[in-house]
Amino acid sequence: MKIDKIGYYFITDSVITNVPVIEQVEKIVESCLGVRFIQYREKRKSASEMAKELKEVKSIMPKDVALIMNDRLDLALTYCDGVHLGDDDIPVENAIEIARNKLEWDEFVIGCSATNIDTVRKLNNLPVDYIGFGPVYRTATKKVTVPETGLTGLKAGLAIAQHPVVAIGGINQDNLMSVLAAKPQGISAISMVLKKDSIDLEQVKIIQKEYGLP
Ligand code: TZP
Ligand code: MG
Repeated sequence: MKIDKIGYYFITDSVITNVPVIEQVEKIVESCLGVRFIQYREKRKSASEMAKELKEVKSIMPKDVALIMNDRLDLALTYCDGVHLGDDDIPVENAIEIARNKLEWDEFVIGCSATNIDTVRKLNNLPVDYIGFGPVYRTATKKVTVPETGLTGLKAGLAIAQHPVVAIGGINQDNLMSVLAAKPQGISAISMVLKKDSIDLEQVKIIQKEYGLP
């Protein structure tokens, strides 16, 4: 799948908010902000809980919004439009082999995490669709054992990446403008948007405007 711009890339998280996943997705879809990617990332749920919820989520997704499953290629192939993989998941080469070569599903989106430049270099040689790069700044949303890339690291990643890059990790309203100025193809920020009892789309509006979306 050829992706040019991504803009705000939404990731579900029902640990940091009490808003149910289906309502998170509804709010994003109904906001008419032109969000093109929604990643289902529910680390604490069982496969059967996730399968049930994914069916429900998929049923309210507009055709032009891609539903991306985090970690799990099996659920992704069954219910979603793509998968997002990191170091602890099925190796990306295997995902490519299954989705692209075996199933011949060329439009299936494969996104990968990179926490450093070496991984970006490796991914440059593989037919993935985008790279999630970070954590750019310190984050409390995910346990990370690697140093933050900082803005300098993000710029270095962007300079060599041959796939679209989604900047992620600790992006908030104070540093958003500097991240936008580095011109990643997309930005993901979880805690900036998902509050304890609500969803705050103010910064998403700013991001989408910057990308000329919708
Ligand atoms: N991958 C790298 S950092 C991160 C993920 C999923 C968490 C981002 O959350 P936040 O709240 O935007 O820092
Ligand atoms: Mg993962």
